[in-house]
Amino acid sequence: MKNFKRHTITAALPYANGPLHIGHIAGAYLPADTYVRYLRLKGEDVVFICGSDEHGVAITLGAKKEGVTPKAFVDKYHSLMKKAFGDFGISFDIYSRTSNPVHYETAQEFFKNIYDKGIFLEETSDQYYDEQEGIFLADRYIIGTCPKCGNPNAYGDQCEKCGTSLSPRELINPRSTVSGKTPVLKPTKHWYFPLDKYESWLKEWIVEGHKDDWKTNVYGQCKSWIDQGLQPRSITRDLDWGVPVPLKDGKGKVLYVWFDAPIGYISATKELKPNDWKKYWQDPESRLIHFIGKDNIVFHCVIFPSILKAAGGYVLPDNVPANEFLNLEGDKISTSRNHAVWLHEYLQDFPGRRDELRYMLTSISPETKDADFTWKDYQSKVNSELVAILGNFVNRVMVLTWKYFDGKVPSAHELPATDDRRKKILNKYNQAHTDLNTSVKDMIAALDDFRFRESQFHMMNLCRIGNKFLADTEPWKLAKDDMEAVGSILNYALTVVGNIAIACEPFLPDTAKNIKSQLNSSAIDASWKEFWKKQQLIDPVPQNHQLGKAELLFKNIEDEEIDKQVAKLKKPKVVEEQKSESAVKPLKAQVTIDDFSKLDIRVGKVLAAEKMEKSDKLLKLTVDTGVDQRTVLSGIAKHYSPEEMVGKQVTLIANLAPRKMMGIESQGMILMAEDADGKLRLLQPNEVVNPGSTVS
Ligand code: B3M
Ligand code: ZN
Repeated sequence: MKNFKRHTITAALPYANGPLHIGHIAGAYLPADTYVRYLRLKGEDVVFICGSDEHGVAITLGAKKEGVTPKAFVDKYHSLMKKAFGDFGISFDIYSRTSNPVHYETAQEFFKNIYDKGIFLEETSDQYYDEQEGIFLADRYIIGTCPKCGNPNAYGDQCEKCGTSLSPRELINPRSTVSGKTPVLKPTKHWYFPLDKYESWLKEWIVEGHKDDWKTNVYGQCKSWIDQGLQPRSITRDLDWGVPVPLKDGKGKVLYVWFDAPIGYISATKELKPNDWKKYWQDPESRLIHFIGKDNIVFHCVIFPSILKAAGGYVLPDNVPANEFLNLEGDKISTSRNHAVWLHEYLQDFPGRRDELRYMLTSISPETKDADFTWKDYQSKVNSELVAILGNFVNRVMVLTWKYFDGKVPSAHELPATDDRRKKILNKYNQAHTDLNTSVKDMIAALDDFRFRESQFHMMNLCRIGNKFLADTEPWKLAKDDMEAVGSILNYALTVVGNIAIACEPFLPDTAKNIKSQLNSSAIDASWKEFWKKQQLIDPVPQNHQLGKAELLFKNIEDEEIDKQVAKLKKPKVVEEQKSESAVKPLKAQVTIDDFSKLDIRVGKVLAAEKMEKSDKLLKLTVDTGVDQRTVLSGIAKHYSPEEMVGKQVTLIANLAPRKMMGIESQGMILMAEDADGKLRLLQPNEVVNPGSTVS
């Protein structure tokens, strides 16, 4: 492999539209973090770049669903995701966001630069327009019947039922998801990137050039895409959320999210290194690597590189080690069905157990095919590998050294092979030493090749070999008559422990720290990076060095903890199935107009609002009903904050018999609309009316 001067490592910018789950982590962020930690340990010059992708329809639709502005929506999820990454210890050098001004500038400059070279095509074509809302509809805003399978809710870009990729005009009976109305076709101008013109270059660069070094899944996807023939791709959209098209006739249009998002890697690097970002992107001696999931392959391997090439002067990705998908308990991870292990929830439920999740996700990493996460498997990986192999080895060595040598590293003696017992010890030592060095080499070779799963396995082999060495030499049996042998065995075992502390760092950074502190290594570890250079065992713990206290590295995961997690997964699914069957509640029994007229329904105004102590549901409201001011308790605390309620108009049943709740009398009932998901919204007159106005 070519030697590079520095490394620009990116991990896919996740859409700021929801919390992170283990599928995201296993797909891109954990392998990227492992690799970056490895590079840093080797002393390489690295930048590790990520941030939130805050544009595109995923965002505008999400914001609409939550009833907030796109800006408020991305602010919320950006900070949630940034925190979860930080709490989990993903070691980005920067976690930026594409709504930053530096990104707007960078993306617009990119566009202008390519535009000025006359590369883009301009074309006016008919696109669907929602007359009621006065907007052009991006693909995801149109649904209709799939021409292939008849699914009545296919999207304008894809039918999620049969997987066919579609264009909006292929849909039968198209409807706008914004207004529900049938859209009309209206001409609109857009800019297109002529991907077809890059076809022969892409063939040469990928199909010929990366045949041997890109992963088969990645190479295969690119090749089949290129072989099918490439077409110009529109890179602008009629939307009001995104990076504005920097042209006079680009009013009301923004850059397509897949045009601006990858440029986000560059903007983030600028933000991180305002003065020397260029060398990470423009010096051919920089190695660019994109860590992504398989659904992002063509964008990173075909489209973005072509755009970089059009812009000119940029390095191209040297490798794109994309992963396949992670499933959960035999089923696709699904945000809408809440079938997921959410990162922030894991961190809450398993405090101090970050490495356990890292270990599990790496050991099932979906590197060559989809993989399945099960909680049982997690438990068994922790208990029978981390506890029983790694934790056990380190602890045995520590405890024995304290027992026989008061925690001081014993000397290694020449052990002349004077008898059979000594001969056996020497034999076992030689065997272990050879095996350990082979494992170190295999571990590093796999790391270089993005085979993290295998690499971690070789790392664990160091512990397996260590355990076997102790079991074979049985120092506890020698203690009665050959302390020189005991010392030599433990001296070597401590060497192995030290090497494990170094080797496990890319995979298990917390554990590495923990072992190092048990070894009391701060005074002695200056030369430890030699391990990564020499790619063989080093001698990290000098004799007579005083060790720290022995501590267990891992704890067993109990059945109850696992059962809880499994139950948590089952719950929302059941609720949802019931919900979808009864999305609309059945009609109640008939009433007469007399029944209805007995109710005194009025409009009131909320004068004050506060949370009720000990209740997460109730708000205590003071309402001006026009006839009086009174206290009304309302079960809306999960849907409205007290601050939001003050000043709001509400509709209430004013002659309902008072009712005591949690020691307070409620004098009336606020009327609410409740949807199938249990979300409550206030019923309000559509204009302000005087308090006391009656409803009939
Ligand atoms: N946000 C898609 C995704 O999260 C997209 C990646 C952008 S990387 C530049 O799958
Ligand atoms: Zn279909």
